[in-house]
Amino acid sequence: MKRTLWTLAALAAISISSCQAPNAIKLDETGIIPIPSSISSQSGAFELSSGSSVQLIGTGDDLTRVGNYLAEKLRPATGYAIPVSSEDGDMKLELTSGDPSEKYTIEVNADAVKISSTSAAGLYYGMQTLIKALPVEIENTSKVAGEWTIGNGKIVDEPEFGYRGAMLDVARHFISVVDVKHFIDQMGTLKFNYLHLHLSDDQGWRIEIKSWPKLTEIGGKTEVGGGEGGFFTQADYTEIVNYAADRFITVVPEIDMPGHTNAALASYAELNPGVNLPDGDFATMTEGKIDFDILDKSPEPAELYTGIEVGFSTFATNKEITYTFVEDVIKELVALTPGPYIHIGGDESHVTEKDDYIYFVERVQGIVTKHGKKSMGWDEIATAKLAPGSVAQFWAKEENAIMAKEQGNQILMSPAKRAYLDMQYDSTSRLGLHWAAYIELDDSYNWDPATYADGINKSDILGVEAPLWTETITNRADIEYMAFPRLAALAEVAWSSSERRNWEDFQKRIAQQGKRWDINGIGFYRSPKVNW
Ligand code: TNX
Repeated sequence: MKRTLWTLAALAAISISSCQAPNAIKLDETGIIPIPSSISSQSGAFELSSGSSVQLIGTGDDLTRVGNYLAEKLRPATGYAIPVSSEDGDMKLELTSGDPSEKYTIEVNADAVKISSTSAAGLYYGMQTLIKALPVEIENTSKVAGEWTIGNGKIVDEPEFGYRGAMLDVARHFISVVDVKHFIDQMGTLKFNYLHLHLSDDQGWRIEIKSWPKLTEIGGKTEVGGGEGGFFTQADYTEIVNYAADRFITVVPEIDMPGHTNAALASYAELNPGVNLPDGDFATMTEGKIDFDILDKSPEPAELYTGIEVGFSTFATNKEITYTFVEDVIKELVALTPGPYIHIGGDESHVTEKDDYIYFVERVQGIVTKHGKKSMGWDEIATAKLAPGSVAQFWAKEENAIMAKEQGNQILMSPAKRAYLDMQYDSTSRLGLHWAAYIELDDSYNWDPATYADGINKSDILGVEAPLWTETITNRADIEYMAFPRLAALAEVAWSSSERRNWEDFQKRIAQQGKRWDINGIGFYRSPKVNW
């Protein structure tokens, strides 16, 4: 009896308080990842209601798209209609004049929420922040009871780095268009803006090249472990590029060369080093002098490869056919790629002679430049002369990063010991490799790109990228287990200043994010470092 009375009293108290002022989580106590540059909280809250609507202030398809994303995100869980128009509404998205930047501002008071930015991208990031300021139940895809409040206050936010990337290796195991799109959706919620696709490697060639069809007919038909492989048609690739662009994400396609090329070497014999000698013998170019006239004759094609060793393959860097091939591939890729970069790989070319490697990298950069793009490459490319604007992606060797800097080129930070999503969390991880390190969640969080490598400072750094290599990863569940929660930690490393970042605070916010992932059915790794 006593208990019933208490319960009734408690219920009455809750309903009175919710009538008066919604019981919102304060703006600076929500689980926003990446942490914004500044958040100031005030008392009181804004509450979504059945009459809520999105008001677009400004013009353009991008603005409309962001408005629609916001409404589409809020409708299912709330059950509200949430129309989008230029008429007065309580959720305002305002495109302001000025140089387009990714910076945005959110102002919340009891009557309205307003996101403003000089770019639609900024509004998109503001929208992602706003969603994370609502209770986690907003993630539900069907109507749930909830008090849809956002604490009053103001957020001003802009990224630390202009390039915030993630990489998917679709070569070791092919990843389907739907799974890539699903990954892009997650990247968008974390304010990433570049998706690097590792499209070719020893174990598979994954992009249709119309002028060299055997690349996918032969080189696309297998993968690590001997599975069926697969490839993106040019239409598939364009679909990915457009889907990413709608979320303000730019695709960077990679053709890894001159090493990591076995799939291409299995598809076209003429790209292999060496020649078949007239007496039926085979000679490689490193085994002494060979008559120049027979250089462009074909050796045997390589065998398809489904293991996980690296560093055994190389294009023939001394044959003109190789550069004809590279230019054809780059030309087709450039036509499909609106972004500024073509990634030319360049890592672990252990069987290419040093001079040949340098010659190749310099010549291929020239081809990329000729077609109007900038080259990106793994840090080894800095051993060659870099073209202006080429970017060296630091993964292993500081001395390479320093060589890039000394040539006046920028560095993309992907240190394997911190940023690699394929490294195991610990010795019990069910997937992954551990040649670089075991990377627990706090290891991916607690580092600063601007001080990580001696001699490399913030001004030398283009940004941060988290690569997911897929030797051990075969499906969406595997991707999720390796990428989450670490991708969220790396998002914060890339977006938020080191002064704003704090591991203890992140531990609390990532636990909130975990609830969102649970509602979304994302099977993340439940790191023991977090009280989920
Ligand atoms: C090294 S990182 C590689 C990749 C592997 C990765 C596995 C880099 C530029 N090369 O080929 O997939 O290690 O962690």
